[in-house]
Amino acid sequence: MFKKALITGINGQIGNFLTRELVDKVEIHGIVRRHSEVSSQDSRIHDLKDKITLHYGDLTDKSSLEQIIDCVKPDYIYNMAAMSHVWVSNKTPISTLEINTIGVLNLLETVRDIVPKCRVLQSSSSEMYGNNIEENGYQNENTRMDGVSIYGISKTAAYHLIRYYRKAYGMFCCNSICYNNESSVRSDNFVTKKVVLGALRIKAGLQNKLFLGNLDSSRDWSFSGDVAKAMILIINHTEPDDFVVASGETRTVREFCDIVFSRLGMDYRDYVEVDPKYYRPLELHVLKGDATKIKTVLGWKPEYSFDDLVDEMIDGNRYILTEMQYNGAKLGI
Ligand code: F7E
Repeated sequence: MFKKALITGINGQIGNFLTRELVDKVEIHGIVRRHSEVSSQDSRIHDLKDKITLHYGDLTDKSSLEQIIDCVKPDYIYNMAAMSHVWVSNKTPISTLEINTIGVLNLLETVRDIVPKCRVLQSSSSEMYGNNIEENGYQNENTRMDGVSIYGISKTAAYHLIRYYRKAYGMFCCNSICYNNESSVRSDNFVTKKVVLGALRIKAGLQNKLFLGNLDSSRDWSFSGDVAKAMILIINHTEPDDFVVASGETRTVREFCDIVFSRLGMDYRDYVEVDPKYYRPLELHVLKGDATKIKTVLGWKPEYSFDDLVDEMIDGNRYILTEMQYNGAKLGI
């Protein structure tokens, strides 16, 4: 009989890749939050709807978790639900902590009550480290945490809750410490997708300028599908543990702009302008993760290079150019 996996945030970017990876291997249940625009609830996974079961729920509503977990009795829970936008977290600090921290506590308490043997994987974040780096320039599983955003602080508390339930109650709770992970289905307001969409729209003549915030911050970007595969390895490991999941390469936002605009035959300096409204109260300057542990212990190896990632993001959104041609043809221009 198939084992059962419950994915919170199933319609998010990683929820989407996890579902595609697991759909023929386990029985998949997903939690979605109610949206007034119904199509927004399952837009990324709509094509898989016949193969999975979706439930309405919310991490901040423990009664919904109790009903779902009691009904499904999952063997695995992947907690992908979060308020995941760092800039927004500083605007909505209270709800960010309610979702990202209290929500995890609600989940852990429910699992402890109903399915204490269920394995739980928490999507933790490199934002937890803040600006701390080791002498070699990387962050690893032992780097001191000191978040510089409400989001980072909310994720740090949740990370410790996962470890606490593991140690105090012997539950199988693990953390994947994820660095920035991207794809063509990334939400439009994260910087990589914003740059790709902006460059394509400029190329198509649909916009003239792209306004961004800090161009000098540096991020460790991976393909989200590779990160989903890492999570599956972590939750299936013989023992619960915490692992950094990163590419080990870092590039500035400026370099990312340069690469994307160049691929489309343009110079980003002609189009990108800085708008301070996108700055954050505190900036996290450089992220570069050391993924030695997951590579050594679990044999994880990312399939996408940085160049592959950029290609996937541009190719997955190229419809913007053809739509323009199509609309242009209709208008006779
Ligand atoms: O920003 C800078 C911004 O919003 C990246 C989430 O998945 O990764 C992500 O968090 C960098 C920052 O991602 C704009 O200041 C410049 O330095 O794409 P982002 P993030 O904040 O690093 C971590 C690991 C997570 O866990 C999070 O959930 O780009 N930047 N100009 C900009 N960022 C945005 N969003 N928009 C701009 O216009």
